[in-house]
Amino acid sequence: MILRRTSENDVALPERIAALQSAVDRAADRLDGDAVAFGQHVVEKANDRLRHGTEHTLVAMLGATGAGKSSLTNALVGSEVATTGVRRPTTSSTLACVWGDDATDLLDWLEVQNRHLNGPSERFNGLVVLDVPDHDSVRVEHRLEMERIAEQADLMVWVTDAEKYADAALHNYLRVLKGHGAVMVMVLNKIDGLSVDDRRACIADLRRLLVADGIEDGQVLALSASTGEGLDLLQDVLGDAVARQEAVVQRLEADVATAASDLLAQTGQTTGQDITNKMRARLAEDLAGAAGVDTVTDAVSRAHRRDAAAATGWPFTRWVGRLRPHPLRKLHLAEGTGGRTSLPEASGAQKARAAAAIRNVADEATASMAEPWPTIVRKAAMPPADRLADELDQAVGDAVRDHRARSPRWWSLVGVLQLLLAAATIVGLVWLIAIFVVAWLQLPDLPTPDVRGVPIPTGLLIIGALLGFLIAIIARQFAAVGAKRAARRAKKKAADSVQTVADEMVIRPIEAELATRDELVNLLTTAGGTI
Ligand SMILES: Nc1nc2c(ncn2[C@@H]2O[C@H](COP(=O)(O)OP(=O)(O)OP(=O)(O)O)[C@@H](O)[C@H]2O)c(=O)[nH]1
Ligand SMILES: [Mg+2]
Repeated sequence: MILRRTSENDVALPERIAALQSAVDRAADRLDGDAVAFGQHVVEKANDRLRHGTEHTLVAMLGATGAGKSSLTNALVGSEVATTGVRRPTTSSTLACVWGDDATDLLDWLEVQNRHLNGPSERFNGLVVLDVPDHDSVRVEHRLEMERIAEQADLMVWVTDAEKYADAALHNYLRVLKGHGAVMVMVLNKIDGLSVDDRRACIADLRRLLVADGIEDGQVLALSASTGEGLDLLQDVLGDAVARQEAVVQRLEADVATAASDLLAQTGQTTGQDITNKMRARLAEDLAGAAGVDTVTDAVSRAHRRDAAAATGWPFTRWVGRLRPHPLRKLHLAEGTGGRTSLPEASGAQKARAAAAIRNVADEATASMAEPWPTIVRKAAMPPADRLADELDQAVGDAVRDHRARSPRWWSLVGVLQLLLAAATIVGLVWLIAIFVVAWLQLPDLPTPDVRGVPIPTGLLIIGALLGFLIAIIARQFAAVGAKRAARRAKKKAADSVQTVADEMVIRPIEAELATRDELVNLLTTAGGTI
């Protein structure tokens, strides 16, 4: 099997088919459905055809009704195996004329039942000539059969004559096959009825039309199936094709290249723009609003002040603070908890801002790209709204739960001091009450020691209460500073988590699409035949 081309720059056919298959897989759901379906079809056909080897060359006689396809087939066979006639159309099912091996498997695959077996021929062994129904009669099934065979043949012989060579029906097919010049032969039949000048004029005109169809290297043979004049030219072409066994590969290469170029037309010329850290940061900033980072930061700050007051506040009043719900527990953000937070849902404006930010990154990354990429990338960048909200909630929640600072050590020291002062206050108070009760009962006075004229119980009560109150006020100032720091830290952690979510759910899908586009270009370039 000749599956490797001679030119060093060309990629072998199996590799090109594999590249096309990979490209088709990536193009599905991204590029035009028809081009994708065609690509898949070409891959399957190519693999099927290669499974049958290159020993046989399938040559299809194609053309308008009455052009002489059956007559030409008979001329090649050397006997009247195909029905020819003046009633149009004549041929209604494909006839295969086989030289050498019976090509059963190949013709079964081709679904051609009418078969004529020629004797062995050194020159034509391996040749299969297919006499095909016309493409321009009223019989639609003829056209469908002709298109089916034209698609699966290795070499296409387009038979026409002086009257029909310019028909639009013919050139509509040729234009589609413009990449197939190497596996196509034009036959201008019935030259027996033409003067030498007319023959020349027809050939020149046909060549011009072929170029207009995009077939620069089209081969035109002028002959007569009736008289046999010029038949040797076609026999040479067919004999050569059979000997070189290259038509199979060339045909499939042309198919793969056509499918690749159809897809390549949609991948565009420009690659996407790399996503910068600035773009990433801006996105995260805009998502932070929807993620409730400010609400969380505020709660951390309030929680810090509340916890500080609980630890260092004046023991006689600190219980009042405990009556209010804890800011973090209220949001389901306390340490050791998990699951969804109770943060309020993002407002309409916040959601809109987040959506606009996502769209902006996608648009910026694809600014220089042609459709469909901006649409594809925008779609990939936009996570399902619920999922994004859930992920952000989880990220922000975990950031606060896991990274809360431990209570500062001074809280417990001040706390102990506050307890001692409270104890002194209570001792002083109880002592004074005892003195009052004893005096009221007119019992002998209790001994009341004093320090520099100030009775000790009075001193304990006043100093304990005043000092405790004063320390509570000072501690509150310190806690306010600490609360700011804790809030800043929480904000940073939450913002980092939001960045991670933004990267995973928005940036990475965008980058994946841009990479897919570049991969597609590479694969299609390989499939197209150049590396
Ligand atoms: N003068 C002349 N007539 C030809 C030549 N080749 C074919 N014919 C005639 O053209 C008519 C049509 O020939 P066919 O071979 O049946 O044409 P076809 O392309 O197979 O037609 P369909 O089967 O209907 O698609 C017949 O009457 C042939 O005798 C030729 O080289 N010269
Ligand atoms: Mg016919």
